[in-house]
Amino acid sequence: MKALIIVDIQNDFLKGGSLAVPDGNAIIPVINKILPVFDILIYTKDWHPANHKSFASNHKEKNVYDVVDLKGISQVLWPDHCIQNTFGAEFHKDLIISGKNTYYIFKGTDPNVDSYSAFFDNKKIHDTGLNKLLKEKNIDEVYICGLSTDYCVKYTAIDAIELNYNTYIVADATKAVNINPDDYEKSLEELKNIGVKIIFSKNL
Ligand code: VGL
Ligand code: ZN
Repeated sequence: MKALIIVDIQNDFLKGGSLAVPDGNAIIPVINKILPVFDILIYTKDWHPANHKSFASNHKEKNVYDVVDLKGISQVLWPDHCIQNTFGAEFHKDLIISGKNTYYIFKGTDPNVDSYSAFFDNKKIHDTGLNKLLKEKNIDEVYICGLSTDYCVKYTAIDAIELNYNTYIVADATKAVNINPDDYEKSLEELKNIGVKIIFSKNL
């Protein structure tokens, strides 16, 4: 059985948002087109409290994109984004949310630790329940798309491999933040090296 994990298609990561991924909107129609191929759909939301430690605004004398140490974990500081119950945290209006076999995963709710992966936070303390859900639904193939290739998509794929899922990235259904211009390519290369398969929507 196949699941599609649709990562963080939220207003703040799209055009006009506080952490807009370059050309992020281009993947929405691609995602909409592939939805019918899957047995179950998992929509994730980055879902931060306003005092989240991944926000530069919650650190003294730090700028956006500075890197700090958060209790032993290296943390990029982001603009405020995806604050719970705000417009920026809502799914983009063009994303199709189909009703059946659809589940939602919220991550990044603990103010003290970021959570790029849809499975666990960056310290692997909090489990979102996604693994249990996939097991209950007899999922053995996990396909991942959405935002962003270099953060939440990447770390979700790393955990999926560690949890022994047959793991795919839909390359034309994901875009990168690209703090460095080649982070998209680097991320896919890194994922390929650990056993993630890179595919294109036309081959689904
Ligand atoms: C993400 C940066 C901060 C993502 C989330 O969805 O990739 N990136 N929070
Ligand atoms: Zn975030």
